[in-house]
Amino acid sequence: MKITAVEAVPFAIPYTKPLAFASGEVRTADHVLVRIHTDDGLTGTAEAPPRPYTYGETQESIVAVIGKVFAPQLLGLTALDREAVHAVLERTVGNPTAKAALDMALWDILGQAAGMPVSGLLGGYTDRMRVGHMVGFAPAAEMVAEAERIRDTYGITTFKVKVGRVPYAQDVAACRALREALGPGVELYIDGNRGWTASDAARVLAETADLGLLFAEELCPADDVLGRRRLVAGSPLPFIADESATRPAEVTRELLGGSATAISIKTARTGFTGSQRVLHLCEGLGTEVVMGNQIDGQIGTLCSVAFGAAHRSSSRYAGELSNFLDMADDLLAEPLTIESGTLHVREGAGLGIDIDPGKLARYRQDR
Ligand code: MUC
Ligand code: MG
Repeated sequence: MKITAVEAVPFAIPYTKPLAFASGEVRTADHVLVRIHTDDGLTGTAEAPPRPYTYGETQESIVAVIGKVFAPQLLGLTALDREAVHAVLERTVGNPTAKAALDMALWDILGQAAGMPVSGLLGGYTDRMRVGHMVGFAPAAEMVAEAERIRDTYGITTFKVKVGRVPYAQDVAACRALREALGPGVELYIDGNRGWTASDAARVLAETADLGLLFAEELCPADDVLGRRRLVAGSPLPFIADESATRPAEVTRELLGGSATAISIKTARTGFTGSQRVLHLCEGLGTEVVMGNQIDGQIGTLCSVAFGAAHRSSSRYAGELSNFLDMADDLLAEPLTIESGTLHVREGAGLGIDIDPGKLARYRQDR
């Protein structure tokens, strides 16, 4: 299982419906396909989604850091040397999705070598997750129409509503319209991507108190340290840290400092190894987790569900596993399907990522 080559292939697939949120917008999935090859003929696969507004990475930076920095350092190590691989990767700061994709590709190799599914190797708690769908910025009536379409087509009954617009009244109105249209049986929570001040966020929590929201996520920046603590202390809802707590040390800091009371785990930024560290830390601290979405394509979504389903605490709530529905196409030979609001882990050895060569040839950006 010695690593002989590492590929970072940029590809671009348009969205049929762009997703807009307080910190940015996606119109094209300009991701990077990461493949690690070994001397015994195995190939591990994952994808890295650049999110410059969250981590500073771009498609070009991911290709460059993998090709120029990480690949030369990994050649000769084996897929079993995961701690050594991480020690090497951590010599370079930042670049979370590039590192995460490498980690998940190595787990894919391990699963293939063992003839076992990665989800089973990680924990094997269940083989599926309930799916939550993210509703991006739009006029309230369009947000309602989208949620109804997703509910009616895929059986999804959990929605994360993107908020954080200024003035905030439009988001309060959208949440109210969603609750009225979807009824009390549907789970709704809000994610502000740091768009509001702590005091506006507190006003929103007061004005939506009757809507039965499940969580509030990143309503204001964690860097507004005291305001955020005051907001979280007074919040009637679990307050999820997403982009403010991406590494175990940040998770510890935000939770112990009172700036969050729940954590979003995204395999796209912490891979499987780092996500397990975050998960176990949260379990030790008695903190709930939600499987978040880095606006993943189908490859990233397969990774997320493999991890989420593997553990009891990461499969408790609906995972954010449906952003790929807004993409015009994908690279998988066999597309993912969401039925009755549920996504299954792919069976078979490894992660079950089978890339369609024709699609890769069509969408890759480097030829
Ligand atoms: C989310 O949960 O915030 C939007 C920006 C990002 O980094 O992730 C997405 C979804
Ligand atoms: Mg978020």
